Amino acid sequence: MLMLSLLGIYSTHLVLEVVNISIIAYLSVIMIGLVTVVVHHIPLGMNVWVEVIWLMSPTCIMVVLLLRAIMIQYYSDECIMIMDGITVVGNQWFWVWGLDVESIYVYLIRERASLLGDLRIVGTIQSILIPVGSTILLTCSAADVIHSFTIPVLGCKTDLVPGRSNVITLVASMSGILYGQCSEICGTLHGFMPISILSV
Ligand SMILES: [Cu+2]
Repeated sequence: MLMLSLLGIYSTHLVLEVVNISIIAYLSVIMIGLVTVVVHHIPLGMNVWVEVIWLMSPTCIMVVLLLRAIMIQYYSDECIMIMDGITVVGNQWFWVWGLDVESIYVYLIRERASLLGDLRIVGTIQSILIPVGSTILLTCSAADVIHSFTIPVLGCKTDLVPGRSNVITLVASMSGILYGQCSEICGTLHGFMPISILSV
């Protein structure tokens, strides 16, 4: 259902952008025609080609930039190769991962429960398991205050805002235990709500 909604949104954007480009092209042709007509009625001192180049150069630059922006938008959009969807809800001070049929509550492993060699304040009592190379669609929100879901090694960061859903893609580009933390000061125990993902 979410994928259908996203496809609907992006299809609408695509149509609007095609309309925009068509309008720019149409106006460019009209302007070239007008300049040509005006220039032909001026007897001396004007060069039609200079006028055309002067007019067309910025137009071409704008069209190229517009096409580049559209390509970047569509090559990086969330509809490509999504393997799975997971919801993440931030709470003071734990995470709730929503999988297909169940939720898991992810808390910090307290220092007194850590084992020798464990990393301090980044271990969690549960982790989710994702395949290496997979692309996960994360729908993020918060239950109380603003949190921020961050996994630096994957370049993944988004704010979790109560009442809103922020959607990002998480690409598991490497294997191992990938650590992150809440990156928005969210209360007394802000520094104690780590994230860990097991990528295999
Ligand atoms: Cu937080």
